[in-house]
Order: sequence, then C-alpha cells, then structure tokens
Amino acid sequence: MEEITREQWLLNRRQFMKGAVLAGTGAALAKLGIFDLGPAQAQAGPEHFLSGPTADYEVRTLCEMCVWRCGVIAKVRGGKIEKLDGNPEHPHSLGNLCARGQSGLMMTYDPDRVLYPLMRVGERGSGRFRRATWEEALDFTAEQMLRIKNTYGPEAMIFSSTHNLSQPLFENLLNAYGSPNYGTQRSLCFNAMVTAHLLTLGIQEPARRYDGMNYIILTGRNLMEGISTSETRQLMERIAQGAHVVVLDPRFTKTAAKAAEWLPIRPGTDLAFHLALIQVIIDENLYDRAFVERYTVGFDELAEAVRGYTPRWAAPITEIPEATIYRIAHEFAEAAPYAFAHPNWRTSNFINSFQTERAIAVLNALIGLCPEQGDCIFADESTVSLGGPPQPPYPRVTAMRLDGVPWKYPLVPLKLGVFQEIRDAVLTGQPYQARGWFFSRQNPIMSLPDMARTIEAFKKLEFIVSVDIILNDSSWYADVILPEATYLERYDPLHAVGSRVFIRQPVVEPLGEARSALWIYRELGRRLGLEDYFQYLDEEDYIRQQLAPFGVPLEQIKQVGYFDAPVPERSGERTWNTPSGKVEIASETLRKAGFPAVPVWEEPPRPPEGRFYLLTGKVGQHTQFATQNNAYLQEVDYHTQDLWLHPTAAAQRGINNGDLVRVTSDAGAVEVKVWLTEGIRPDCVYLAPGFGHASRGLKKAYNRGVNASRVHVTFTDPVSGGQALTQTFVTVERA
Ligand SMILES: Nc1nc2c(c(=O)[nH]1)N[C@H]1C(S)=C(S)[C@@H](COP(=O)(O)OP(=O)(O)OC[C@H]3O[C@@H](n4cnc5c(=O)[nH]c(N)nc54)[C@H](O)[C@@H]3O)O[C@H]1N2
Ligand SMILES: Nc1nc2c(c(=O)[nH]1)N[C@H]1C(S)=C(S)[C@@H](COP(=O)(O)OP(=O)(O)OC[C@H]3O[C@@H](n4cnc5c(=O)[nH]c(N)nc54)[C@H](O)[C@@H]3O)O[C@H]1N2
Ligand code: SF4
Ligand SMILES: [Mo]
Repeated sequence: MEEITREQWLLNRRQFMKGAVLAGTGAALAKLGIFDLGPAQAQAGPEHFLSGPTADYEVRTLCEMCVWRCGVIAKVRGGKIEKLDGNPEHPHSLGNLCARGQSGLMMTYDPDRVLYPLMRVGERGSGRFRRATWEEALDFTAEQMLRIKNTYGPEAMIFSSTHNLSQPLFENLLNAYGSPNYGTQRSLCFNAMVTAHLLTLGIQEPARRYDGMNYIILTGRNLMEGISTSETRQLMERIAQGAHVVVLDPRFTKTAAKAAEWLPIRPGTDLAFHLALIQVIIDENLYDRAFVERYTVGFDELAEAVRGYTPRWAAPITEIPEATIYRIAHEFAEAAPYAFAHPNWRTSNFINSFQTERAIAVLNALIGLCPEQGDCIFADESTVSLGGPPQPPYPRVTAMRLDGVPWKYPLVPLKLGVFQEIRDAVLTGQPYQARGWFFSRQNPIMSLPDMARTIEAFKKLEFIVSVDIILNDSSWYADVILPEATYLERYDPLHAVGSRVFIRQPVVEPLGEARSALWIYRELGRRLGLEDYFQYLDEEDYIRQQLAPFGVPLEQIKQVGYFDAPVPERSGERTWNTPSGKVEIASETLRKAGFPAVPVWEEPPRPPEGRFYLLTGKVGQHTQFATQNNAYLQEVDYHTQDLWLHPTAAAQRGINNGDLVRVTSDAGAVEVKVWLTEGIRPDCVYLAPGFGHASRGLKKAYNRGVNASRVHVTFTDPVSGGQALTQTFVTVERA
C-alpha cells in the first residue's frame, strides 16, 4: 500500500470535500447516488472521488457492530470495502471508530456468512440445512405462521429481536400479525435503569452530560470496555482534566484502571453504598434545598427511611471502609452540581438492581440535577420523531402476554417486557402453549440465562425462523434462516441522534442473495396478507417517505450522510413527566403496587460457603455474542476466554495459572482455563460473554472458550423484570 502522511491524506480529503460540494449543484447531485458512481465518476473526473490514497469512492453510512451506531465513512476500491473510518460529523464517532467498528468489514467478508436462505433438513439442532430460494423459504415461513395463527391464535407465535434500525418494521409485522408476545434484550440489559428513571424522573433513557463534571461515580459502568464512543471519550476527557472518578466494581476493569479510586465492592450491595451516601447528605444538610423544594416530592419520607443507613452500617455490607463512604458522600455533595452518579447501562445484576437504580436517581436529584437553569444532566436524547409509510390500525390483542406484563410484573413498562419469562412459558405451557418463534438479530440461546432451558424450549416449538447474517447459535436450532444483507450492503430506516438524522445506505452490493430487512419483512408481510402494513415499493421508497415531511431529497442525504432537522424550542421551566409532575423521591406508583415508595435496603442472596459470585461484563474488542467469528477481532483476544480467579482463592484449591477448571452452578457446568489475577475480589470469578459458541457454522469461533449462559441461573427482579446476571453462585475445582 502506498504510504502517505496524515497531512497529505487530509489535503486529499479536503479536495474531495470541495469536489463533492462543487458536484453537489444541479443535476450532478443526483448522479452522486452510489449506484450511479460508474457514470458519475466518468463525468466528474477522478479527482472528485479520490478521498484517500486508495479509495475509488466513499460512502457515508452507519456502523452496526454494536447498537451505538457511529457514523462511518466507508472507502471502497475495486468493488471491495477497503477501510472504515469514523465520520467526524457524527456526534457519536466524531471521526473515530472503536476496534469493532474498524473491523466491521470482516463481517461482510466473513466466509461463514449465510448468503442464501436455508431450510432445515436434519433433526432440529443437528445443524443440517439445505439452500432454498427466497420464494420457497418465505412461502414456507408464511405458511407455518398462518397455520399457527389459524390453529392456536396469533399469540402462539413469539417474536423477539434486539435493538436495530429495522426494528419498527419487525414490530409492525408482529403487531399486524396480532401477537402480544415480543421479547427483546432489554430485560437482560437495562430494565432496572429504565424503570427506575421512569418512575423517578419520568425519563426513559437519561442522556449523560459530562461538560464541567468534576466528580463521577460509576457503579459497574465500565465505559472503557462497554463502549459508547462519545461517552467513553467524554469520560476520558474529564479524567484528563482532573475529574475525580470513583469506580465500584468487584473487578479491576480498564475503567477502574483510569479512575481516581477503585472500590471492589461486594456484588449486589451497591444499594447499601448509595443509601449511605444519601444518609450522610441528608443528615449533614449537604443537599440542594432549593432544587428539592421546588422540583421533588417525598423528601421527608426518604429522610426518615434512611436514618439508619449510616456509613458504619454500610461498611460491613459493602466491604468498603466507613471512612471512605463518608468521604465520598462529602466530596460528591461538595462537587455538586458538577457531580453525578452514573445511571449505568447494563443493570441486570441482582434482584435488588431496581432499588439500586432508584437510589442512584434519588441521589442525583438530592444534589440538584440541573447545573444551569433548564439544562439538566439527564435529558431524553432524541428530539426528532421519524415517521414512515401510512398503515392501518393494528388488530386488537386480547391474549395475556407470556412475559407476565402486567399481570405478574405490574410496573414493568410494556415496551421493556421480561424476555426470560417468555422462554419459561414455552417450557411450562402456562398460561398457554406457544408454538412458534420468530427471532431477528438476536441470539437468545447465548444471551438468555440457562442455555439448557432455552434449547429445551426451542425443541418444544413447532416452527422457528431467524433473520441473521451468520449461522448464530440460535439459528442453529431454527427451521428457516433468512439471510440479511450486512449493514454495509443495505438500507435501513433513518436514524436520529438528537436533531441530526442519519442514513444507513449500501456501500457495496450484497453478497450472494442476502437482502435487507426492509425487503424481507415486506415480502413476508405480503404473504401473510398484511401488505397494507408495508406500503413501500422498495428500500429507497421507504426512506423517501420518511424524508418527505422534512423536504429533504434522498439524493442529498445519500451524499451528505445526514440532515439537521429543526430543533424544537425548549420550554422555560423544567417539568418532569411523572404522575406528580415532579421528581418522585417517594413514588405513589410504587407504593400502590406494594413496593417500597422510597429506596430501602434489600439484602440480595449471598453465595453459600465455598461458592463464588459469577461476574460477567463486556470486553472492548467484542460485541456480546456476535463478533467472535470476526477474523480481525480474534487477533486481539488476550485472556478474554479464560476464567478470572484471584490467586488466594486459587491457592486454597490447588489451582495454578492456566489450569483447566470445572465451574458448576445450579444450572449447569463448564470447563474452562483459568487466568490468575489480583484484579478481582477473592470471592468472585469472571467470564466474558461471547465465547463457547454452540454453532458449528461459526468455524473460527466454535469451541473457543465457554459460554456463561450454560451456568447462569434465571432470577428476575420483581419490580423491573431485569434478569439477575450476577446472582449465579458457582464452585470452581480442578477439572
Ligand atoms: N465493547 C463493547 N461495548 C459495548 C457492548 C459490547 O458488547 N462490547 N455492549 C453494549 C451494551 S448492549 C451494553 S448493555 C453496555 C454494557 O456496559 P456496562 O453497563 O458497563 O456493563 P457490563 O460490561 O456488562 O458490566 C459492567 C461491570 O459490572 C460489574 N458487576 C457485576 N456485578 C456487579 C455488582 O453487583 N456491582 C457492581 N458495582 N458491579 C458489578 C462487572 O464486573 C462488569 O465489569 O455496553 C455496550 N457497549
Ligand atoms: N452471559 C451474559 N449474558 C448476557 C450479557 C452479558 O454480558 N453476559 N449481556 C446482556 C446484554 S447487556 C444484552 S444487550 C444481551 C444481548 O443479547 P443478544 O441481542 O441476543 O446478543 P447479540 O450477540 O447482540 O445478538 C445479535 C445477533 O445479531 C446478529 N447480527 C449482527 N448484525 C446483524 C445484522 O445486521 N442483521 C441481522 N439480522 N443480524 C445481525 C449477530 O450475528 C448476532 O447473532 O445479552 C445479555 N446477556
Ligand atoms: S461503538 Fe464501535 S462498534 Fe459500536 S457503533 Fe461505534 S464504532 Fe461501531
Ligand atoms: Mo445491553
């Protein structure tokens, strides 16, 4: 490859931008649509397209290596994607991509991709499939879905999917079909955080503001590895500028390594830590009286309830010294309003995680959430609502939801649901028997706790269909696999970040016969007699209909990659979207449902003598269970597949570094290599998610490491419906 300096590259880029702007007038603009590149390039001359030293052309699109969706500039040479860079105009990437984003092209060029529809020929789970035509695979899928609907009712069909841009179309399919049974990753991920913030602040997903913040408490939020590019960068910048960061984590994570202090808290006791901070702040009058009086309800009840939660009380529970808790309470309150306790992301840890999240939300409220009038630390991020083609109303659904919302979980927001309950309802047949499962962009066999139970549930079903790009572990058990084009080969519905609206568009043509989800769902909808819910001719037509209210031509957004929608005017006084219109320190909604109205201590289960807490948590170079087959990312796996164990605990059991050990819980057992490290509490072990793939269709990832879901036990937080992923206790012995 030709060597050039960064300056030369930037110069080339600037010239390209100039070229693009020049070409962006009149008829030439339309020619710049990427499918027109051949002729356009011939007309405009190569200098307009030479963006870097090597690219024939570049396309502005969105990453999909994780749900954060950074802006990408994809560079193509000789018809092949050569390089992915961050788009500086995207507020998430700001010109950078993480390791996974950089490696995204290997997902498109993964030799293990599914490029044609597949239909099962062997026994379920044997992994024996044959190639089918789209016609055949879609006809068969529609026939099975109609058979289930007509025989057992639409509720007998489960739909599930993890956050993605074509999700509105998937939800359209399930709502039009008429099933109430929809499973998402949310209850394995952020139910506790979202439910607590909805009940306290009336905000679903609080955006995090870092500007000016001098004191930040991270309760297991591992931002350096559980990456959100923009937020990770903001934290790094604050640390460089001297902000004091406190990390509570039983494990010495990469975030702990960058923080001012690492507190290896006993798992499940973060609630006690935060209650003690609240106690000190109230007892010593360190809270923001003006904010509390003006914007909150229930302060007196809280003050009464936390009276006994002193640092002295919390110290033996959390195993954090009393003086440390006391000092942090003072420092935190003194740094206010330029301080916050991070609301976290994956909060599926213990059955008391909802209460922990409530305590965090209340703690933030006590020190005043809004440094500047109306400009609060937490605000809903998206300000633009994007529509789509017209559609008729959905049929009325009368059947109960299998996930227990709201009849078993009255406070779980309908949108979040309790995924693990759906799996269990398949096994018990209660309150009725599900017969089919349609999952898209999801790997429930790996991501749900207790893999054996999930496989058992799958085996009980009459029909399973999956939409994925690789033969993931769950698809391995499917009857039909519908191959989606990768994010670099397809359009998806538009995506708004704040008021900026981005497009995902194809960089290259799909390999094989892979097709976009927009196409797949519409084709299936037609066969199910639901064509009125899919009123678009093709992908571009769908996006044109989304763009119409903004008056933005498709050609323009394809060229620029985004457009800025008008920003709605901010109303003067801050209001809170809760029943009282205020921040609910005491919540009548909780009280009425039979839960404590203010956060109080709830003791989580402790491991019996001789057992460890099993921790999980992201690694920077992988996304969940999805990227282990990526050839580039595999090169940067160091000890990621091994079990973390403290040397003291190892010595007591005669275990040496690199030994093979057997890890056993009430749900199952795995054998895995040990990595000895002092970066974990002696009563904990840790396994990274994503290894131990069961699908032999993932040739590079198969049989590497182990999957924690083989040992994870299913426990559900009764308020938020979150799965308690840290509440699995294991023995570890030499294998
Ligand atoms: N590289 C990368 N980035 C990602 C993802 C990815 O897969 N890969 N996934 C994205 C998604 S979907 C999510 S949800 C976020 C998740 O990102 P985070 O919310 O940061 O969550 P995790 O990494 O799952 O877990 C964080 C930490 O919780 C600790 N922990 C476990 N139990 C307890 C406890 O009881 N108390 C405390 N204080 N800590 C505990 C674990 O040791 C772990 O280090 O990351 C996102 N970003
Ligand atoms: N042990 C353990 N379990 C966990 C967690 C943990 O940390 N440890 N984390 C929990 C959390 S936070 C979450 S969010 C969930 C995630 O749980 P899941 O959503 O089930 O897991 P993913 O690995 O993200 O599954 C995504 C699937 O989408 C596929 N995919 C990728 N790109 C595309 C695409 O463009 N189109 C289509 N159709 N498919 C695509 C991938 O191949 C992959 O099979 O797991 C939860 N479970
Ligand atoms: S954080 Fe990384 S993987 Fe996720 S969207 Fe951004 S670049 Fe892609
Ligand atoms: Mo997640």
